[in-house]
Amino acid sequence: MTKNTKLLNWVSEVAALCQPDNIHWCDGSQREADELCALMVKNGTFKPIPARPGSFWCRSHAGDVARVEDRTFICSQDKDDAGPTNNWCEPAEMKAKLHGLFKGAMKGRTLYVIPFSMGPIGSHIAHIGVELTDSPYVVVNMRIMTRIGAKVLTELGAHGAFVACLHSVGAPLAPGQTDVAWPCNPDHKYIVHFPEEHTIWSFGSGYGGNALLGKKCFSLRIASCMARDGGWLAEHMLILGLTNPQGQKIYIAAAFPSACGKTNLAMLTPTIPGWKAECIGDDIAWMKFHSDGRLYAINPEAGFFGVAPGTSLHSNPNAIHTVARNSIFTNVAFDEAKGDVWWEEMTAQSPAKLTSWLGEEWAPGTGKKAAHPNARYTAPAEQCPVIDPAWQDPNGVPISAILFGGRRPTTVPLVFEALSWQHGTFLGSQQSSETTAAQAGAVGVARRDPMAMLPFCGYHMGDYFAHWLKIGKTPGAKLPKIFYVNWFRKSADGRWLWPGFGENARVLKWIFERCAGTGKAVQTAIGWLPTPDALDISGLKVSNADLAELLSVDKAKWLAEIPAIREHFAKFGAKLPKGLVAELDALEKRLKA
Ligand code: GTP
Ligand code: SPV
Ligand code: MN
Repeated sequence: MTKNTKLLNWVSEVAALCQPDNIHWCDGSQREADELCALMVKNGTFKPIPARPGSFWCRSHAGDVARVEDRTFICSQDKDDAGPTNNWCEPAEMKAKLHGLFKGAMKGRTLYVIPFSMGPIGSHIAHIGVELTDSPYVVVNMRIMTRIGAKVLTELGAHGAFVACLHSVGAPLAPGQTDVAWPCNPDHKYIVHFPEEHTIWSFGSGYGGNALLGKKCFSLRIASCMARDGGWLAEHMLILGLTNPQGQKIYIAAAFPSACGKTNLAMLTPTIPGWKAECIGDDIAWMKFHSDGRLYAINPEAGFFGVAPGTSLHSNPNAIHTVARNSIFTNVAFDEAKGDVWWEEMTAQSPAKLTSWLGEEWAPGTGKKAAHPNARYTAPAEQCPVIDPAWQDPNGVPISAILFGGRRPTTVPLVFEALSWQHGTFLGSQQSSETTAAQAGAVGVARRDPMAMLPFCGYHMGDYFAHWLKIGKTPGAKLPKIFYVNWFRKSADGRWLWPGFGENARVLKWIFERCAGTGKAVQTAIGWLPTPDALDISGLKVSNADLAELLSVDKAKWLAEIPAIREHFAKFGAKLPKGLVAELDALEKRLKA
């Protein structure tokens, strides 16, 4: 097992507090996963999907379907370190509360110990965590999303450090009480981070980022603090490789908010001949400088927890092939006749009869969704047909371009390039997008989501902006170029102006050419835009009028944004870096010129 006394002591403490019936140390084997899946089939949590080998359908509790941002806390010692964008509570007070909730919380259940590595085991960019959970669903998902088991304990050794991740669904069982298919606690949910201690306590939810603690809790909230302290970056970014017809290759990272197109871009099938895109990761990037001065990125994850609705052979064929086997589908619908899962837009025609994500009989035309809008698949990255050969390279891949973006129906053009690293940091810091079903709450509400990290930055966002600016001043740094993209512009009558998906390759091609020094651009008040002939539009079915609108800068609309950006910046008080104010002032001046 392990001789790591810190780990052994912690498991004993948690067991004494939570009082599980059993403790199971996960070895990560296929046999173990098969046994847990069989157990969940017996419990009614899982239903095998005949059309997909090794795959299961799962429905959550109707009230446990997405991340709960209002129940997420950063419990730093000092309130000011959590900043204005995070919920905060005094650590001792929160621990007292959590001890009350966790006491006896695992009665009637098994405590699973999941040693996991974020990043290829042994990579100098990787970090180890251990999740203690009473949810077998979490174990089998973590086995896909991260590297788990005995090999991680070996790497950890007797004295290695790890991020301690404690999770309970918060639903103890009385003796003889039968379990429900999706245990959770409808009344008490807490997703809590103690950044100074590298510790996470999650209670009451079994879903996604609330429960798979390697993902947002560790790889973004805790890791962003580690990155601040260590001079690197932990970001909500996809990573893709792009190869031109001559065989030259660059890597691109992109930060879009939740459910705003990272998975789709990470796996895109270019529509322009001769260009190839390959996927390193679809959600998180950890980036460190190497001795050559470049930022190298790894994907700390080993799987995809992707949005199912909207995914089709047309929009993302690579995702469809990835989920053909060994995958878990949560909150999609089930087609008994076909023995397969289904979700909105998976096929042009919906089946005549389905079991919905709520377990109800469903037929088209009822106005109800068959799948929950935040229904997700969990699938191994290695099954992606366009997984990059370097996706497990422990050194990471050198990043040439960083993209910011989001859902902006107006104002923001299809693509533009920042004037400098500081200007690019400014663009990220004021990024805004419409909310999606990835978080509990209203959908379609515009909000500022800096660097797509609003729900994920584990410290004061003003300090986070300063960290970005500091990265840009690293001696000898050969920095990536920064771009801003917007696939989501709409016409006055609500049509998408841009076809998106595979056609986004045309924008990536211009970005590639800008990195190579060949792409043509015109300087505008907001940054560099492609010249009218610089964007490859051969074979593209977009009208000239739409294209002109996509590539225009409406100075009046941008000027109207300035007060909103000032208001957003005011939240960060004295911690707002001067460099960002300077960029905002300069933008205003250029717009008024
Ligand atoms: P998280 O996993 O929540 O972090 O999200 P993600 O950024 O990976 O989101 P994903 O790629 O799954 O995007 C989900 C939604 O964006 C779906 O509704 C897609 O249909 C839509 N989408 C993705 N790319 C495009 C695009 O290029 N154009 C348009 N119009 N929609 C897109
Ligand atoms: C997101 O919401 O950005 C996700 C899904 O990637 S979850 O893992 O649930 O956070
Ligand atoms: Mn995400």
